[in-house]
Amino acid sequence: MHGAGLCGLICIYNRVGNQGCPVADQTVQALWAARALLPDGWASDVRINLAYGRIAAVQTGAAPATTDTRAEVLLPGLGNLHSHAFQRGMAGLTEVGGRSGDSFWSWRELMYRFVDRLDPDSLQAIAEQAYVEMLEAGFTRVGEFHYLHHSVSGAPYAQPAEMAERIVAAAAGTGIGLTLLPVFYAHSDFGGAPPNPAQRRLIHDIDGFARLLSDCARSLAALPDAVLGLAPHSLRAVTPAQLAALAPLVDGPIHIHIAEQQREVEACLAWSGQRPVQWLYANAPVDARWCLVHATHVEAGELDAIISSGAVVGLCPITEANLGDGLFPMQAFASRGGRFGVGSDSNVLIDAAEELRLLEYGQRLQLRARNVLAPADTSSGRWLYSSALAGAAQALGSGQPGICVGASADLLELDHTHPALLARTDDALLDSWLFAARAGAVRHVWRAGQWVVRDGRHVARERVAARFAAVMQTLLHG
Ligand code: NGQ
Ligand code: ZN
Repeated sequence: MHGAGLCGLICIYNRVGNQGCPVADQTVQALWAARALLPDGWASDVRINLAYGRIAAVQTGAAPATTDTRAEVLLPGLGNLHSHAFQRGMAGLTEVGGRSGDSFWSWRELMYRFVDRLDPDSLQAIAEQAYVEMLEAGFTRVGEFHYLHHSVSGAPYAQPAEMAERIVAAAAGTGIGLTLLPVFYAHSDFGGAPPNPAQRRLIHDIDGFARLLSDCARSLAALPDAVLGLAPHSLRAVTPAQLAALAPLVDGPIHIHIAEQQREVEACLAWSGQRPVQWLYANAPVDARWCLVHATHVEAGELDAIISSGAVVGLCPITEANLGDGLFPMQAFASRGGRFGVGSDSNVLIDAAEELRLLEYGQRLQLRARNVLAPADTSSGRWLYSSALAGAAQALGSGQPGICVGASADLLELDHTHPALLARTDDALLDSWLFAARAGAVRHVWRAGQWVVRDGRHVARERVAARFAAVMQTLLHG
């Protein structure tokens, strides 16, 4: 049934030297759920037919067929719009402050030191581990903001897209949906400052980057519903001319880190007299293709520009807290219809529910009030989940989200027998997942119709974890 798609998965997986594809024989044809969250709301006795990884039909009030896979409570899987998969390998290793203080920038130096140790095999092993954890958490697609391109010397690999291909292989090997965002990086700061030596593995000129993009497109052809976008790393890393040259290179999403740290705002003001988001809107055709990652430090006029452009803000609450970024003015943005999704970014902790919880809690702490984002009389959990679902789908170019005909069959079942979810239904159950449950509330996950997480465990968890363990041992102690 899954014909070309499955073949593609197997081929890309084997091409990089692995044994067999663990997600290749898990396809389900039809699912039946006692309750499911559809675009219009909760529904009962929902029968979902799948074909070629997509939802082919949705019936409510339907009896299950004997061959249907059954679920109690079904949700659409959430997109994770911003990840640097390799950083999962350094999670927890930067939590000791320096004598002269610790900051985003000193964290970045440690991160660059970790980058120096990675090769294609270790990148793939770490990415697979990160993607297994994402799927187990309920993230069914990832926007991989991929910037580690070259060998340790800074010279391109014999295959210039080697590292990107390992990301593709990690997605194929775990089954997660992939929106690949190859990153263009050329400078260390505003005004075209030369890159610093620690950034040598990241650097391209526009021609070299265009070649990388076409290699990536070829490699992604093996994944049936992969999406190719691109990402200028940040306004620090590109000149205005480079930024203008990048946008026409792909049709897909365009992501950029922006205004995450006060220092970037000050540097942008010193360089241009404008703040980063203000400068971007004055100089680039920002529209609904764009995802502004972080956008932490924005003023009212910049929020207006983002909202009217239809761009998505990519919020990464766990990483933004970990790195001491600051708080995006989410309530002002949300109350005026701003679009957003969440990302796991540094992957210091991979947890879809926790991202949404922390997004809400940051605002509660700041505003000293409760249930501050959802409109009155609306469940916070329902609002957070539905909004982030729509925002991520837009930012990842993955088409119509949700449980509806034509959408990708990316689904998850919550475990209604989990202690935090007991005796709850519908929005109360969703609220209880996001606000009251620890791990273990996601029972099953289907991704493009393949059953990738069963009883909380990814079907390839052991194999992936064993390889990850060996790689981490070598990286940290080898
Ligand atoms: C990154 N991470 O590219 O991994 C960045 C740090 C930078 C976050 N912004 C590097 N969270 O922004 O220069
Ligand atoms: Zn990032």
